[in-house]
Amino acid sequence: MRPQQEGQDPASVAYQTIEFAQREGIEIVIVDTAGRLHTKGGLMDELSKIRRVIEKQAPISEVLLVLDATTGQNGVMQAEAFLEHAGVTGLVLTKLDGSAKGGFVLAVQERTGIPVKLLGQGEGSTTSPGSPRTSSFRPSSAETGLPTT
Ligand SMILES: Nc1nc2c(ncn2[C@@H]2O[C@H](COP(=O)(O)OP(=O)(O)OP(=O)(O)O)[C@@H](O)[C@H]2O)c(=O)[nH]1
Ligand SMILES: [Mg+2]
Repeated sequence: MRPQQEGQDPASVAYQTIEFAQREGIEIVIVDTAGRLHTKGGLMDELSKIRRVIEKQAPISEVLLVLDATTGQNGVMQAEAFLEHAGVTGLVLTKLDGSAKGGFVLAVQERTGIPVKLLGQGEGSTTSPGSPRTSSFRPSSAETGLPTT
C-alpha cells in the first residue's frame, strides 16, 4: 500500500493497510517507515502514532530497528530514541560486510536486553537473470542473540 495522496499522515496509511489486510484475509503486514531521524521530534512522534493506530486493529508481533554498523557511539543515542518511540523488539545490524563491526550495538543490547535478530552482510545479489534479488541477511546466533561474526 502506498499513500493515496501526497503528504498523507503515515499513521493513516498504516491504518488503511491493516484495514485492507483484514478485509482480504491477509495475515502478515510489514510496515516499513523511511527517513526517520532521531533528532526530529515530529518524525519520532509519528512513529509512536503509527504504532498506536496499528495496535488498535491488530497485535504487533515484531518491531525491528535497523542499525548501520558504520555508525559510531552516537548510535546508542539514536537507538534509544527509537526504542522509546517504537517499542522495539529486535535489532538488525547492517553493513557488516565492511570493515566496521557495529560495536555500539553491544552497548545498546547491554542497556536494553533487546537481541540482535538479523545481520546484513551485503547489498544482495542476483543469482541468475530474471530471478528475484536474494537477500544477504542472515539470523544472528539464536542462543546469545549476538552477532556470530
Ligand atoms: N554493503 C552493504 N550495503 C547495504 C547493506 N544493507 C543496506 N545496504 C545499502 O545501504 C543503502 C541504504 O539502504 P536502505 O535499505 O535504503 O536504507 P533505509 O534504512 O531503508 O533508509 P530509509 O528508508 O531512507 O530510512 C542501500 O544502498 C543498500 O543497498 C549491507 O548489509 N551491506
Ligand atoms: Mg527504507
